Amino acid sequence: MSHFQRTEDALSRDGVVVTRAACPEAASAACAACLAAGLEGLDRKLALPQTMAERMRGASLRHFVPVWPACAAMEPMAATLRVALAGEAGALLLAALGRDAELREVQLIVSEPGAAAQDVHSDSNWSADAPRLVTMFVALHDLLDERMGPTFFWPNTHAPRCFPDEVWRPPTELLAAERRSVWYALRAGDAVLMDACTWHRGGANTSGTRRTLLAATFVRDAAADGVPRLGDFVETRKPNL
Ligand SMILES: O=C(O)CCC(=O)C(=O)O
Repeated sequence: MSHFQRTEDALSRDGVVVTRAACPEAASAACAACLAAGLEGLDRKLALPQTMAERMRGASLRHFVPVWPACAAMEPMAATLRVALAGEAGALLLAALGRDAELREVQLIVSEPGAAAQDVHSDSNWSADAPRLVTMFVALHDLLDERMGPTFFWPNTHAPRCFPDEVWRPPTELLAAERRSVWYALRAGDAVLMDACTWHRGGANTSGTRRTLLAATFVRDAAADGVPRLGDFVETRKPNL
């Protein structure tokens, strides 16, 4: 079995998998430009009155900066998506979701020094009818130290078959404590692919450094016209993996 097949199987089996940048230098340059544009966007956002969603979320040192469709400077983000998807991550997403998968959401997730850990959660609740939704978290800088608050994932929590009675459960702190979580040391441009039902949480940032991820969510079988699609960011050719 090839490395690619093993990774593809791991995403289906575990609901989460780490992928490395195909071209680390290009990834690092694209990520630096994306980070600069994103942090400029964050400054602009913080200078504006809060939206209702932000007010509901409450004060936090973890910021969610929407990139699409709200961001004027989409190009550095799109370049980072292309570079992150140039290798294994793109091939895995194509295999999982197809070229027509809709780009549902792109945002920067910035955790400031002192940001608390999130509650463990899943982004979707499992449903037999729901189209598959996969999020790619791209590290915009090296994220090698647990004190920077990487995302923690609970593998094997994304599907009913991961549970003894084959009934999917949303996470609680108690259930999460009974299972193993993992975090991945990432270089700029490396990415984690996660099924939206996988339990996860952003860790506490106890370092003195801002931690920033680009998160892009793609959904299979979307019907809308005129929306960005996975195929707009990734070549069809399978890399030699
Ligand atoms: O900040 C993070 O590491 C993850 C945030 C996240 O995945 C979420 O809020 O759903």
